[in-house]
Amino acid sequence: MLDVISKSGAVAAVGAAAAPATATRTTCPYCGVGCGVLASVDKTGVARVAGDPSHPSNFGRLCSKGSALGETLGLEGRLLHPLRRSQGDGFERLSWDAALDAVAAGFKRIVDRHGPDAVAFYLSGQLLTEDYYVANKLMKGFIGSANVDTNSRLCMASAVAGHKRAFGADAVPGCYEDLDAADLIVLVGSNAAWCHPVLFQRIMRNREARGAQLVVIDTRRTATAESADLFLRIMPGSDQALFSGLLVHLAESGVIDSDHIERRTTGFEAALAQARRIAPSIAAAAVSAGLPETEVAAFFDMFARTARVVTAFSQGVNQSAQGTDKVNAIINCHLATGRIGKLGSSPFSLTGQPNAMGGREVGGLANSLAAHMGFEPESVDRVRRFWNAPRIAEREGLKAVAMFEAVARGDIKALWIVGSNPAASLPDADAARGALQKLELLVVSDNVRSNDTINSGAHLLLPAQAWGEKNGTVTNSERRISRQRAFLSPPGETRPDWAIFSDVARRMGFPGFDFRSAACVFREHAALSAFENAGKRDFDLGGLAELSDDAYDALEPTQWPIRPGESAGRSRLFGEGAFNTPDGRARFVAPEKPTLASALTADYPLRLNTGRVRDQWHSMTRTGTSPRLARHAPEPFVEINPKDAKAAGVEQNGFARVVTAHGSCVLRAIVTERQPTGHLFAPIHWTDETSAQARVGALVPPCVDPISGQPESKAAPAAIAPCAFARQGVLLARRPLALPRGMWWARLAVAGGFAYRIASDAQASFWLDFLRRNGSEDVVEFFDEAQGLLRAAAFRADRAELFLALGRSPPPVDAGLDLSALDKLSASQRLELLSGATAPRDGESSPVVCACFGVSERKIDAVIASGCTDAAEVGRLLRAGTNCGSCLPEIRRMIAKRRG
Ligand SMILES: Nc1nc2c(c(=O)[nH]1)N[C@H]1C(S)=C(S)[C@@H](COP(=O)(O)OP(=O)(O)OC[C@H]3O[C@@H](n4cnc5c(=O)[nH]c(N)nc54)[C@H](O)[C@@H]3O)O[C@H]1N2
Ligand SMILES: Nc1nc2c(c(=O)[nH]1)N[C@H]1C(S)=C(S)[C@@H](COP(=O)(O)OP(=O)(O)OC[C@H]3O[C@@H](n4cnc5c(=O)[nH]c(N)nc54)[C@H](O)[C@@H]3O)O[C@H]1N2
Ligand code: SF4
Ligand SMILES: [Mo]
Repeated sequence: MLDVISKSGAVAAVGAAAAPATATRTTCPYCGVGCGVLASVDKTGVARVAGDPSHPSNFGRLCSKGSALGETLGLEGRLLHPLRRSQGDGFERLSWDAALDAVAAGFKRIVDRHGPDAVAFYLSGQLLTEDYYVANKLMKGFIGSANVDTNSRLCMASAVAGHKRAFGADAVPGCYEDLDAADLIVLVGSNAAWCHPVLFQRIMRNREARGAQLVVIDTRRTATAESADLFLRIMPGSDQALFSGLLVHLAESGVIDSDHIERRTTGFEAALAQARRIAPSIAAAAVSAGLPETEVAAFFDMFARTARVVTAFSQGVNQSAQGTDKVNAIINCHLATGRIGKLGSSPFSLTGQPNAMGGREVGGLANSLAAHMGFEPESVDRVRRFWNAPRIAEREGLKAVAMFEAVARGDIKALWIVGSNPAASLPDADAARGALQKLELLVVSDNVRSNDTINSGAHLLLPAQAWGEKNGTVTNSERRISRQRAFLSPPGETRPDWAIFSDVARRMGFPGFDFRSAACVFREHAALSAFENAGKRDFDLGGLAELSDDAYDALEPTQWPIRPGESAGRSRLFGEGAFNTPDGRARFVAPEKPTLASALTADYPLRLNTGRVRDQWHSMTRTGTSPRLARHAPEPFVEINPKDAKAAGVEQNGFARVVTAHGSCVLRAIVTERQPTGHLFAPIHWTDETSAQARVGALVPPCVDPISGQPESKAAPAAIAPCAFARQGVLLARRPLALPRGMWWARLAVAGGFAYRIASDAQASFWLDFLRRNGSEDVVEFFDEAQGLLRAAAFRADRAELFLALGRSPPPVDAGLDLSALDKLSASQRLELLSGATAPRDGESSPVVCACFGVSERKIDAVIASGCTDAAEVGRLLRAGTNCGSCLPEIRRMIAKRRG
């Protein structure tokens, strides 16, 4: 374990120091794996972060993002005080009292005039359960509208709907231990090597130690696919054809569990008949899924003969116009074989955010009420009595995409956004941003002072406590509730989100919001889950409803259900049947025939897939502040197959404009065989805050699954064309800059400041003037017209404030990663800087593969070229891959490539 990182963001040291004994046990705020973290701060303000060896989700491991958490704790860019929009786009400070009064009065005024459905909350799976509970209670219980939705709509809604259809409840049957015990793991639409790295390492250990097989089903060759025994490069949106074919195959080869089907399920015959219509044979399944028949046969055979199978799925399944059907097509195969809720065998939805599950539990989605109860009259009545809430909402509210459409129409007039950046992350993001600008009242609670949502016309900004400062619980993918505990004092006037919601509720005159602490909120939430439950609802935290404050503080990671009187939760559900349906039986669901929401056209002949990179998190408000994490993928890019690139005239490392019916982006082109012909891939992380023209959400159509309301974010019809700039390079700055429109740029955090990777047609004179205006009058320059080179710096005494290096070719990946190269320059060093002799570089031009030890691709490739044949040996020679292991799939891929 490593990681000694200063609060200012500079890496102070990297060593094998374990966190000291006084470390706080908390939970990583990124992905749904929910790793335990030991965190502490020493007397000099240095934060230490290490994996918690006693946490059952990670047993001490952290991935690159978790390991770099300490680098993201600086206060630069934090929202520290309540702010109100003043003249133009400016903001002025106001007291908490005034801010809370303004929110309460604003919401009350609009509700009084236009009714409760004229207001809405948009929440986030990055909130703690306690925050979420209070927000949901306020809106659904007391304001009386169910217009509470969350970014989980873009993430988990199809899994939720699939679970409810099959099991009668949104309950994940399996647990992580199943990934250790399975003999076959099927990952569908999941790039777990990058998105759930610690879980992926568990899978890889099972593969190495027990010989488990790994099948990966994805539309492109990912780092996850590189590690698979069998990789099926499926056509987008055809997963239910493949799993329908599998159901038919299982039935025909006699490996179904008739007893299980007979006693514990309904609907098998109808589902099988529909599966036969969709994919009557292996050959038909292969055609529909765009796969070679031999590969499909191999997969079906592996699935049929292996009793212990876990099929884990993520956004390639959920984010589809038929995401719910895809989920049920997968679950059908597990129900037919009785492989559910047993050691090593289950369908398994991998959750995205740290508390995607907690949000589902409290009822954060517009189509659920609270504690896994819906809007059936008896549930509404039960929750009404529990909350003592006569005005409780009695019907579903608007789901995310519909909610923002209602904002655009003016039907919703006040919106409170908490812990999400929808101006970047919603589909048709330009339209979403436009809608926000129409609101009478837009309140944003966030940790940062500026993001695309805040900059879309927010009226009030409320400073929320961030990770490390706040207290509460999160639930991970395996239903395990863990504590997030504070180890930093809250900066400025930041407050917990649950307390902000409670204060607004009280100011609106509502009873039942006198929570003293997160523990009080948790107890009420647990009590509601157990209220008139008597074993009828799986979501039951009755055993935790009476926790004392001390017991809450000491709460060990615990899986639900944990019923009244129980002291431990349950690892698995449904192994013995007892589903949450009225007859206790699971339901097979017949999926529709596969289609995609929007067809390709002559104008938009390619499919644009969007997703994640290993070292960035969503809209980069946190990971984007870490210099270490910036180096793996420093620029927004689009991946394209060589054939398509040639046809479109797009060059390797050139720029490309990607256009859809909804928007346009300019991205660095990466020409690679990993991408199939006809398909593009672009990461979602860059926003208008960190780049120009790279907000990929603007490209995605707002088409949703009709059942779950989840958008199809992975198959936008698109066109691509090359795009050129006269010069490109790097601009180093000590603080964020406002770059002129029309220019291409992407901002990275580097030690001591920011590196802007830029491309533009601007003349040298423009740049010299820019340096004078933004740096100082003391500008020195070097200009070589023939080579297209321009180097210039603006000095204050012996220190360069700004440094610019432009040329005709792309800048080195690691250009300017440390601004200390610009400090204390003698006259001769100034000249060297301009001549390029001491360009601020990190030694070599190659992306960093191992983020923990800063080992570049070139170094790793060199040792492989000199005969190194396995990842462990690379680790022994270079340390690469020996800490968090997130880069091991890439190292293995490089070895495989060299070996041919
Ligand atoms: N590094 C990092 N990790 C993260 C996050 C992050 O931002 N960065 N975010 C977290 C969150 S909130 C989430 S939801 C998860 C998401 O985790 P994942 O779902 O693993 O990540 P994605 O990259 O969105 O998409 C997964 C894969 O689906 C594939 N795919 C696209 N269309 C199809 C299809 O039709 N069928 C199939 N079978 N596959 C398809 C894509 O090519 C992609 O490789 O990651 C979590 N972890
Ligand atoms: N095209 C495309 N779009 C997608 C996806 C995709 O794959 N493709 N994936 C979708 C998915 S799965 C997801 S989960 C979303 C994620 O997208 P978003 O929901 O926009 O997620 P973030 O960018 O992480 O935004 C979180 C915001 O909350 C703030 N924040 C963090 N912690 C707290 C807190 O404790 N309190 C408060 N008040 N604020 C906090 C952060 O500073 C940040 O501004 O994107 C979705 N959009
Ligand atoms: S896998 Fe990485 S990002 Fe996910 S919870 Fe663990 S350390 Fe955090
Ligand atoms: Mo997500």
